[in-house]
Amino acid sequence: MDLEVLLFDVDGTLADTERDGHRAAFNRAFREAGLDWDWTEPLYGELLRVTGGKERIRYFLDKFNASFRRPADLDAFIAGLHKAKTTQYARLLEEGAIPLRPGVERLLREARAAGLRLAIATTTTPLNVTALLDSCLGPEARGWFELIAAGDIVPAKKPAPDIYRWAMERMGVPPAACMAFEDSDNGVRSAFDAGIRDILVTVNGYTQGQDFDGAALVLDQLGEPGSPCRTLSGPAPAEGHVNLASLRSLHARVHQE
Ligand code: XBP
Ligand code: MG
Repeated sequence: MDLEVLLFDVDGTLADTERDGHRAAFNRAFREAGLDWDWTEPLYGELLRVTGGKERIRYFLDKFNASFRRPADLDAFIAGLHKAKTTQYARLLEEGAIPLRPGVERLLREARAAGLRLAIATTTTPLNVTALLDSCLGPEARGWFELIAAGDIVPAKKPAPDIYRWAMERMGVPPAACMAFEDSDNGVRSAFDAGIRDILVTVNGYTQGQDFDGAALVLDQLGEPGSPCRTLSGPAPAEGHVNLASLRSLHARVHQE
């Protein structure tokens, strides 16, 4: 079956948003709420085990701040904090904080020009996706994606396969026609358990030591002409960077095995 759809994770994959984006936005929201919580870089690395911002705050309280006196309505408290964090995140991106990772814009444009269908499958809040696309590519880029599957649209976030299943169902495509782009073990697990075998990982500082069992190709980045990617496992892209030809060849290879 030909490659028809490219499904992109957002945080860590399209852009390195976690350390200087989400983490900073959480900390701003905590300060604004009068909390003395400080999510340092290493602590945030541990908190990233749990996907979803609301879920991550709860995990922090359970595992790292058990002495915090919880308000009677903890759900509402967390939801309020998370809403403030989303506002802060959009503000950070408006300030121009975070660029797309190398090769991302080039590959999106190439895939669009070739008529591939593009979609997003992420656990992040929908507003964060549009804020990133708007700030990096301009508002017209929202229309590049046939579907933005994000956030609480499915109750079980990655590593559960639900978000990928939901996206493929909505688009009416089988897993064998899809390729997923991820940066984390939770993301690979989610795509794999949804039946996708063609999974390309670009690692980042927080995820580079993880186990990407199930991925077809693991790279340090997509690369650019003249600025090659490094292959960590799987078949190295022929031209030194990921382009449509290398995606098609990877897809053929994965599905003949
Ligand atoms: C990454 C996440 C998100 C973000 C924070 O998702 O786990 O929770 O860290 O965003 P992905 P929210 O890599 O699938 O895009 O606070 O909006 O959840
Ligand atoms: Mg990710």
